[in-house]
Amino acid sequence: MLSSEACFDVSLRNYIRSGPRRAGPAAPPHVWPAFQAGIFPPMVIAHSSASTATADLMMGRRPPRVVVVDDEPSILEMLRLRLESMGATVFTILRGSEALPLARQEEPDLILLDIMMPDLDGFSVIRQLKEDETTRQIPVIFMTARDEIDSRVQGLDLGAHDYVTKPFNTVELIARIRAALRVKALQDELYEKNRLLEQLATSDPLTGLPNRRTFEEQVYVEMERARRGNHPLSCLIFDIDNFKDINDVHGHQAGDEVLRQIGRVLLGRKRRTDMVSRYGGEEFVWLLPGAPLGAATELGEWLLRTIREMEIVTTLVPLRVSVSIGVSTYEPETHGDIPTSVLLASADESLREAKETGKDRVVAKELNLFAELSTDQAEAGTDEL
Ligand code: GH3
Ligand code: MG
Ligand code: MG
Repeated sequence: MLSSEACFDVSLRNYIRSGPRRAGPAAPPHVWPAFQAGIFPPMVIAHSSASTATADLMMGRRPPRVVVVDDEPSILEMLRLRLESMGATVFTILRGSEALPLARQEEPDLILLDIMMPDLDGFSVIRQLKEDETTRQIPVIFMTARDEIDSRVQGLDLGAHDYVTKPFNTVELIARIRAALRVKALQDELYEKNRLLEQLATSDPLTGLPNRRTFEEQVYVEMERARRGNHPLSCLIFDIDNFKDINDVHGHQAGDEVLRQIGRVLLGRKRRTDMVSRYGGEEFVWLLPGAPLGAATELGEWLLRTIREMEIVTTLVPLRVSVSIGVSTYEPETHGDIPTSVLLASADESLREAKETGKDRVVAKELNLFAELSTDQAEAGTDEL
């Protein structure tokens, strides 16, 4: 008795020898004449594997998604049945020209690609896939006839992951598919880890706001933009009043919740072009490209009221906090070419004045070209959140 693998090979061999009309149920007879006449069935057929799912092709957490591109409907159908029975979600298409749009849309884990196709051959398709940022990483296994050695070399040179020869040896085909999916799963895992690392390196985990390092990289860009576009750039630095007491009286968790809620206020109000950051322990900075001193001061007053009225519910008694805010503005025409530290130091000077004159207030001042960062600030510059 033949194994199911062997049956698959035999039916494929019969199909190739005798033509699609005489192929078994895997080759839908209505498709071929329409195809020969140039009338294609619906271009993209997505098939769910939910009912037949086995874990055979499972590499990651979700069933693998495979796009199969071949101009022979019976081959598409056989591959679809086979891959679905192993737990994959399969998308089949008859035309090379549909491959790139489909891959962009469905983000498959693997593409099985026929080389010989009438509209757009497999080489052109691989080229398109590798040139596109969103599809470049998807492994491609291309399918060639057994005697097309040049095609294999060319396909691999163009960036294909692997090749299989027609008629397929099913065991070999599945092994190659599994190897490609394994590489893709590792690649996805690496990508995700890198993304998380980057997030950790650039933002503050408590509030989700960009951290000080990210802010300091960005502030250079904004100064340069302000200079080129000759528009003002305002900086608003604020610090929670008596925050140490909040921690001491209500606990560190309550303090953390205050920081989180302030983070939400900032993210909810900032414009797309603004930049907000958790600059230090309980200190935040808001950069306002295009805002003159008056507008930045008004925003500071709004922030002062909003935070003052905010109820932080972490204990039996809702907490209330206040902040002190320092504002300063860089005007390119008036101030010329100055280092970014002067803008930050100038806003910080305003903040210090707000603290010294009673806290819970906004102090806005013209840029002081001779401002220097307080010792705390300068030292904190080396800390990472
Ligand atoms: P001032 O009004 O002069 O700003 O006084 P303050 O108490 O706010 O300032 P101080 O610098 O004395 O204390 C800041 C406190 O902020 C001390 C530190 O433990 C706390 N802090 C810094 N980062 C965090 C954090 O991530 N979570 C919590 N809960 N507290 C933090
Ligand atoms: Mg072909
Ligand atoms: Mg404080």
